[in-house]
Amino acid sequence: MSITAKLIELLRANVRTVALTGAGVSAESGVPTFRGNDGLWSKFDPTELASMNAFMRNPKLVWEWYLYRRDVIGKAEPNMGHETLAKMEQHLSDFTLVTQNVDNLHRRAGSQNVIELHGNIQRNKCRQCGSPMDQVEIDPDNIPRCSCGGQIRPDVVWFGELLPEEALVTAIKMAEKSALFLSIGTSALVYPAADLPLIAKNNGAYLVEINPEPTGLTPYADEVFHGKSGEILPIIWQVAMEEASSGEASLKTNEA
Ligand code: BJW
Ligand code: ZN
Repeated sequence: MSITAKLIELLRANVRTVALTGAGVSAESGVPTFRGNDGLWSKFDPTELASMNAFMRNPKLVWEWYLYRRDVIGKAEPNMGHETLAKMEQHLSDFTLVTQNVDNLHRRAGSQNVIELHGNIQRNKCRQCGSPMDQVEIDPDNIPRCSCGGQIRPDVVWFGELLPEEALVTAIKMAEKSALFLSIGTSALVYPAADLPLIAKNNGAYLVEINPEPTGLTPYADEVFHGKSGEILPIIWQVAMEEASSGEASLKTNEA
């Protein structure tokens, strides 16, 4: 693995940085991704289950899927990728973490400011009036209802639904202003999140992708690391920090 001098220079210069994360960041914590061969949900089509149509058609099946995932996520621990992003927040004065993940692992790793674009799987809300319903026990055979009569659903963003406005507006603004944008562990297939790296790039940011597989974003990236985020992120950060303290590289860096 080699890291360009340009990337290290940007991190050392403490430039405005945005990291966008996707399901791949939690893969090393044992949380399956949505798409891909080893994705546990590959048995299901997320577009089939993560939608209001699916919930209307079969709320029991959709709730069983979410309760199962809550269980998996509840047992998972943050990995080195989450932890490195939390360290970046601590050390960089203008760092924004935007996640598509609903698993809360960034917060559990110590990240304080997390922009959640697709909600949070631990929360519930009313399907009809949107009231938060976090304390309600869910029985998929007898889905509880809000006082307005609406069924309780997970507080996540399904296909065809609007993203939380403030989260999206802030994410776009930060992407526009960023000088360094890291796209990590996302297939970059789902919009509007997938627009963020290109918004950043079109506004002059240096675009870095970390993903074991190529994505539609890869041709636009200035630097690509084909590997796992739990392995790549700590190395990048260690090199940047070592150089910051000693002024010398400990790993070989290439000129950009
Ligand atoms: C590793 C790794 C390791 C593995 N290390 N990496 C413009 C064009 C076309 C369509 C649209 C458009 N604008 C809107 C749409 C429609 C739609 C959409 O994007 N569809 C596409 C599928 C084409 N978008 C929406 O509906 C959104 N709403 C919206 O736009 O509202 C306005 C509107 C409404 C109606 C019409 C038009 C506009 C809402 C999107 C909500 C997405 N919701 C989900 C479910 C959340 C709840 C839940 O968790 O159940 O969000 S779907 C699912 O996909 C989830 C994810 O956050 C999201 C992204 O997936 P992600 O994170 O990228 O995961 P994967 O599995 O795809 O990829 C993992 C990657 O990790 C892979 O690349 C691996 O290689 C890699 N990896 N191990 C690093 N160790
Ligand atoms: Zn209600």
